[in-house]
Amino acid sequence: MKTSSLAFILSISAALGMAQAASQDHDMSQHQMTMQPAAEPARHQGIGVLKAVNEQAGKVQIAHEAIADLGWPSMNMWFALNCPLSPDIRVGDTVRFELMQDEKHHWTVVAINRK
Ligand SMILES: [Cu+2]
Repeated sequence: MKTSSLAFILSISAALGMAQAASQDHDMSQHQMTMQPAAEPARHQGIGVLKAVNEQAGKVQIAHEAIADLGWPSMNMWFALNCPLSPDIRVGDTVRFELMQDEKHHWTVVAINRK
């Protein structure tokens, strides 16, 4: 009983959301002409210290500073690397990097340079 009423509420709110999106669509038509295609995921800039490189797995570990536009606090994390890693970047270097979500919504580094 509980789950079915919850499902009902969810389907109602989904329908309302779609109706709202449809009504906004008309007002937004002017803006959409100048917007980038929705297919291109947003890029986010980060700064951190390169902690480790796993060449076999194609991953880097970065102790990154807070990334405000993602609402992320500073933390140490592994990212898939989807760009070349210059040989003059070493573990311990402070780096600037760019993040993007891949098709599986995993955060991947798409640019990395020594700061
Ligand atoms: Cu993180």
